[in-house]
Amino acid sequence: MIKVAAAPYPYIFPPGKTALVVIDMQRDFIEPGGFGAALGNDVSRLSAIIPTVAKLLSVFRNNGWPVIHTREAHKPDLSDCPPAKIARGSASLRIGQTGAMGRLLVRGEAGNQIVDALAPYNGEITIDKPGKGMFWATGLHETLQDQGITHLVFAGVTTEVCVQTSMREANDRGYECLLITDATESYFAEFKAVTIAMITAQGGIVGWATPLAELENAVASKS
Ligand code: TIU
Repeated sequence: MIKVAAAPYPYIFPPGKTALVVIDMQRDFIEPGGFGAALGNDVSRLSAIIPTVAKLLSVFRNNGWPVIHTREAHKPDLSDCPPAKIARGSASLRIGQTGAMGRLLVRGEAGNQIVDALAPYNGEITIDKPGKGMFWATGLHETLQDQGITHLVFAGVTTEVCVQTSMREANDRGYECLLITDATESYFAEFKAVTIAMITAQGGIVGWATPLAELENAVASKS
């Protein structure tokens, strides 16, 4: 077992039963001209975490631990996208419409790809999820159960939307969850801060949180 200094108290994880989940590090959210920008967000905040997420990926890859990538992605015919999701808000472009990087949030389009610096390696699981959470309509729980995964380490964007939703879904399914605080970002600094606070409040009601350096320290000093 590896013990990581974390809030609200140390996070202890079994190597081999612990997977890294990198949520939605896609051009659609991180680069200008994608879905995030169409919603009216300043997307420039998000790219700053790419080097930290890359270092976090290295920790897992160097140890041979499992890595899962997610994309928020719909089928080209949008049959997996509720009309309410398309209609919501006053976006300049809506899901399925064509922007600077292709059709927004549609599988296979340029904007729907994970940024090059964090591209999945062969053998790593990549799931296309139609919702904000990674368990809804993906079959991921069954895959994780088959692999004996009990603990999940989270990174990605955005902290309060797809990361938090996925972490809450995971918590309800019995996974012990750790959020790496400098490997996640929001379009809203205050939402990131309060999300970390609400996850770790009440004795870790959703899970734990810690910066990457604490995970690196713990892994470096193992056995
Ligand atoms: N809008 C926003 O903050 N996020 C999303 O729509 N999806 C994800 O967080 N991936």
